[in-house]
Amino acid sequence: MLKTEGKTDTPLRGDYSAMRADYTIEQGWEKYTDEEHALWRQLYERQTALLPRYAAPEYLECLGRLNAADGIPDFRRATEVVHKATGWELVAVPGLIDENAFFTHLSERRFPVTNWLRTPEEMDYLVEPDVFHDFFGHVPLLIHPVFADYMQAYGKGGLRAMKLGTMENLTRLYWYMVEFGLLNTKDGLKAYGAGILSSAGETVYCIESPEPNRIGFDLERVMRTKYRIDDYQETYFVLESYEQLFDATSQDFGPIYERLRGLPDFAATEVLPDDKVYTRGTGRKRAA
Ligand code: HBI
Ligand code: FE
Repeated sequence: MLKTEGKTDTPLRGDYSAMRADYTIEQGWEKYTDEEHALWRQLYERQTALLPRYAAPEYLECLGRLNAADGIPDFRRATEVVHKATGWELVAVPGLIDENAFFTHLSERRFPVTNWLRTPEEMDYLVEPDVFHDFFGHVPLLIHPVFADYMQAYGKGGLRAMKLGTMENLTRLYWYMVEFGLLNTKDGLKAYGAGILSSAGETVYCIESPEPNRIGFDLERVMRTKYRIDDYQETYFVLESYEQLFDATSQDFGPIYERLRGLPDFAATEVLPDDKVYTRGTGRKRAA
């Protein structure tokens, strides 16, 4: 998501030495320590205390079906639940993997889940996705039929965008809608994005804070909007339903990329005249 193996100056921390050609490894579930399972429970309990108030109901329902409260889940057992629901499988990876491999897995309904857990010092923040982010954040919605189809379509779209040499617009769509998306519900705005729901701070911030903008989803608007990776988001985009995202993305992106090529990007803080504004933010108070 943030960095990809081989493309960065900071080394990735997973063990890439035992990787197969498709970038998968054994999860090694038996090797997790009691301390790691205890840290998982702590992360899990902290998030589930916040979620009834802040998370989208579909996400919560799917999370419950995974029975993952007691410790780091065994991906083989979780796969049984997910596969029965939507045909997706979980595969273990050492962390961020090559983009082509990542999209190939998604396009074949396999979700790569990082196998290592953060340290206790990283309860609140870490740079690379770990098993808590990947599993707790991403796996529940793979049980949701519409979202599950969207993720596969995203994988196919990613492979295509790589060939066309136009990754950036699609990456923003993933960032804003898969990692940081909000949903409008009868009980107000709720979070469903994985980057939000795996972070205690952002779970509260994205709903409660007066600082960020909350703007209705529009495909090309999202694709043109820059984002920040080093702090809470300055703008969140809001879906009316998962179908809205799936429908908007079932068209051919080729002509869209062509059109966007000639148009300027928007700053992460910008609000446009045509935006459907849920809340206009006051802006970030603290320095980055
Ligand atoms: N690898 N394991 C993993 N998880 C990701 O989210 C991921 C990745 N490799 C590439 C990547 N994401 C991004 O480049 C795309 O989301 C655009
Ligand atoms: Fe993620």
